[in-house]
Amino acid sequence: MPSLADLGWNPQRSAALPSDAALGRVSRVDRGIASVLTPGGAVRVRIPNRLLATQDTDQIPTVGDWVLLHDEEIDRVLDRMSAVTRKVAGERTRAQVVAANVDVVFVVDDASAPPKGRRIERYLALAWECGALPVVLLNKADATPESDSAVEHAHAVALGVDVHAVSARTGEGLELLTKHLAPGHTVVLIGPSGVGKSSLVNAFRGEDCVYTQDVRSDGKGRHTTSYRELHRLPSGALLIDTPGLREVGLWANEEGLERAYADIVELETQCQFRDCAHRTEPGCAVAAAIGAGDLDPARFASWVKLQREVARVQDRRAGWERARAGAQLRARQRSYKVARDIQRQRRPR
Ligand SMILES: Nc1nc2c(ncn2[C@@H]2O[C@H](COP(=O)(O)OP(=O)(O)OP(=O)(O)O)[C@@H](O)[C@H]2O)c(=O)[nH]1
Ligand SMILES: [Mg+2]
Ligand SMILES: [Zn+2]
Repeated sequence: MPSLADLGWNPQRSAALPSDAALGRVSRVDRGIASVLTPGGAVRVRIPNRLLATQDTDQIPTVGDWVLLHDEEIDRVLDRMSAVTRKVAGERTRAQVVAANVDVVFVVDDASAPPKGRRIERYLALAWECGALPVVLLNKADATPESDSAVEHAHAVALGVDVHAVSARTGEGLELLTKHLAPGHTVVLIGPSGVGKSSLVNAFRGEDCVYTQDVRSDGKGRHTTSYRELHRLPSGALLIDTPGLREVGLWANEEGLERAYADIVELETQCQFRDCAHRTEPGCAVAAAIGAGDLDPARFASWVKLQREVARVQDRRAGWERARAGAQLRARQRSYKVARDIQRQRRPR
């Protein structure tokens, strides 16, 4: 039977919890039912409607979450240390937490396919935003003599990030990843469909237990994996497999939010004060609409919360972009220095 530490629990978190709290870690979510790993074994529990129906993504259980159990139900989701979050495709902008409480994000791509522009960069941005360490894996290195140039290309967009050419098929390069797969560490695999995320899970587990499938002859992935799942590896690490994301939406887009809440944006223009916080200000059109029953207060609350989230993401993104610019500058300076050294060597004495 696993201990909480085996499931990735950080004992520093226990402080605020009652000693008899029934804790578990979500390994998989199916409609309304969650699989939860506990020191007593794996259990399947209900997710109550109040958690399913909420707009508050912090409360909706997702794979990797630590939860308190009560009466064979999830009682609540504990605060996340990190969360890979994306925008859900569709007309309404919603956030989806892809995986929670991860230490490392493996951004997987295909070394044997021609590099696809900014694809890695978009997944990397997702990884950076979540507060975990990103590592780029270029899989299927066995299938190409060109894996070096794939690594070079990835390095150019993934400054300051480790890039590894690996093969789930032959095991090439996997031994270099063991430092990330330490006991109790949680790693999530993200990347397009068909690049071999599930095959990597099987390779790390040392057995074929996750279903994988050939990529279609037109090169398009098949979206073989249809749910996210947390696996315990023989190394003691926890590895989360995800389906290839169809659209890597970023939360930094305020426009989508404004479209989704156009009614509130319109109301705000009618407030007496331009910087109205919609609390106790006189002439507040938002408060009036809520009072008149024209605006659902819960909808307004979720708008406020999402705006705050966007602001947070934008902050983090700005930080990331600064770091990236710095790394680019240093890389350029290094290459000047190399060029200068070469010239010096060549200069006739
Ligand atoms: N040559 C080679 N083929 C691989 C390797 N890893 C995976 N594949 C093949 O690539 C195809 C897709 O692998 P999957 O593991 O299902 O890909 P996935 O990323 O999980 O795809 P989704 O679940 O759709 O997101 C399968 O046919 C695998 O056999 C590898 O290292 N080398
Ligand atoms: Mg898969
Ligand atoms: Zn107002």
